[in-house]
Amino acid sequence: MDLSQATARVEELRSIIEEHNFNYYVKDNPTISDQEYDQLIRELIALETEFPELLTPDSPTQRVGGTPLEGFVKVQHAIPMLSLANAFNAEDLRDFDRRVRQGIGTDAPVHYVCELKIDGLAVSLQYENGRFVRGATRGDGTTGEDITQNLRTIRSLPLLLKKPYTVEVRGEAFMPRRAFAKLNEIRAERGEALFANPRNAAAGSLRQLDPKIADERSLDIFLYSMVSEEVLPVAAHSDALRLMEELGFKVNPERREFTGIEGVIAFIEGWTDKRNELSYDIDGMVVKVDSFAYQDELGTTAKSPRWAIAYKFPAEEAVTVLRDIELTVGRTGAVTPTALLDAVSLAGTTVKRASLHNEDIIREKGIMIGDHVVVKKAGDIIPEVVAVKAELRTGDEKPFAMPTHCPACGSELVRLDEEVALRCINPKCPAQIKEGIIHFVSRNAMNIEGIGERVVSQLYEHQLIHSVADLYYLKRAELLALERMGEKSVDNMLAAIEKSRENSLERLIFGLGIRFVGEKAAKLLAQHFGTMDAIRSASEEEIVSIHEIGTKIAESIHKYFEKPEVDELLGRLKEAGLNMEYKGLRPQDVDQNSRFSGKTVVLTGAMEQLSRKEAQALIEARGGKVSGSVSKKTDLVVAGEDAGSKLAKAEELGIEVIDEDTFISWINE
Ligand code: 3BD
Repeated sequence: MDLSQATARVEELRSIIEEHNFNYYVKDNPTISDQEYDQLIRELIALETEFPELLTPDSPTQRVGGTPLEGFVKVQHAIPMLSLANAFNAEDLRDFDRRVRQGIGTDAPVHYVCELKIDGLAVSLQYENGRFVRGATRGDGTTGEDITQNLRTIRSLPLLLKKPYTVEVRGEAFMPRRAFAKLNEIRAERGEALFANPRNAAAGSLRQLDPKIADERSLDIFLYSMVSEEVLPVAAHSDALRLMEELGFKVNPERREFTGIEGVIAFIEGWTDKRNELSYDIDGMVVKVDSFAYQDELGTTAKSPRWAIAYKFPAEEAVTVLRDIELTVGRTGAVTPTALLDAVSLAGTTVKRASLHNEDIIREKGIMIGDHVVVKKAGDIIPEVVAVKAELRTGDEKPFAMPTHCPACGSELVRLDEEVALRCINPKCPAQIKEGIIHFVSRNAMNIEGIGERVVSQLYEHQLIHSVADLYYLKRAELLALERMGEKSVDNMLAAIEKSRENSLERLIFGLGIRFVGEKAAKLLAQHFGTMDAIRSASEEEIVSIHEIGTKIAESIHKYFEKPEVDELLGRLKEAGLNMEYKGLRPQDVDQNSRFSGKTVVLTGAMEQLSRKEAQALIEARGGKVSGSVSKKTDLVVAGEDAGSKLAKAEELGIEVIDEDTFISWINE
């Protein structure tokens, strides 16, 4: 056989094998025997061995390919992966429907698609000319991690589409219940830690650097949305799902279309009891407006589309024994009780601790040590004790009393005016300081990766850190001397600390943990004042003048910056080289009188003088908004070299189109 014959046969074999894969793993309807299938694979391997130039990563022989990675590479999502707003009952769904109809200005019933909400890990898959080229986790919606090697091991994920589309599809990777049970059985035999639920097992498997491990985990995937630079032949979500099926993707078959919300509600109620019959976990249902035209009209809020909502099933409950009550001191000194329970299985996880919130709740519910209690899990948050089973009391239960002194530092606890929580008001309390540092490094604050609760505790207990400023003066050698710290994790930690010095001001403000200053207030302060020094020297009146900041927050901020120890802390942070300026766009810096003010602009094609990011920043600084897709709402399209389908669509809709030179001249006006 010569190369050209081999090329033809290899292509033929790959498409036959892909078709059988589709029938077996996607349709669950095999059309050939295992032996015949193995024969095809063997023939393909033989040809790829004889003609190594024909071996490509999308070959079905390469599902478990490649050497273990060093680490995962970050991937920017060209179109962000949004979140979903939540509904918890029929009334929330009716409210959603009212908002939708108001948004599109109709009294008529709206057409919806209702899908199962798979409880897995959101991922995105990129195909170029029908070939699977890259797959990533959702991450924070903007940036995920490249997990292509692991995703390729999922047999129901097509490596070659039935048509050569260039598309990005999104879906949920998951571990079927049976595979999860088997995995934990094996781990128990080997004395390894068990996974709490299929979701964690799936996430853990996709985070493996060695694809051989992911391959052993029998993962599966359902896809639910498709985005493309090209104009796709679909006008509605239901069309897109059908097209995805035609291309070879596994789309969940349990979806239904409805006209009006009442049918949706009845369908969801039906699934509430039936969900345990499925071979995989779901945590709710997703309702989507079907028409893309309506979706465009409704648009999105900062985080989630207005045209979709996730209905969350009511939390499951279980009964267990409360053995003891543990007290923890938080970052603000509040002492909170936590119930220590006999392990009980609840909604797929083993529960051993539950929140009791505060002393009043313990008293109101009459909780005693040794009581049988009802625990409930709501969403992702830790379970809570909802009630006592007084009828199961034996008389051996012991009443619980809150302590009068801080369990961490021994100073007397106080109740600040009208608050329910007991507080430790010792500013030197070690528990508070440690919790404050944990807050500082956390994801929404300084986002120092590799330093979490465990590492902070370790550093604090070894007295390597006494305040957040000490993080920036840690030495490599002293870290290496700690238990469980390898060279690699130490270097990663130091790099993450280093990187955090460049954070925009609002992260630092939030990270300082000033009472009542949440993420939102931190951002408002950073935007308004621009620099840390400006905030420090601001009067209370100036702070209150910011829209959405009240007197309570302003007073707390002003008081915080008056403390001498804060002066010292900020001095050390500054000396360590931390950025103390706001890096984003400040509302007062936006030019509201430019040609771009209030306009929605789409950028397409390649520009020579500017990156897309720079162009976007320039438009936003002039009061404009940049959108990813052309619709009736688009005011202007900037077309660079080789602009494709977006340009065509703009012309079709009669939207103004300008070239790069014109764009730059408008920017410079
Ligand atoms: C599912 C967003 C939209 C395309 C935004 C409407 C939030 C996880 O089965 N549709 C589904 C499922 C998830 C979805 C959308 N349809 N978004 C959907 C989804 N059938 N699970 N999700 N996601 C995916 C998320 N993930 C992690 C952290 C925060 N949000």
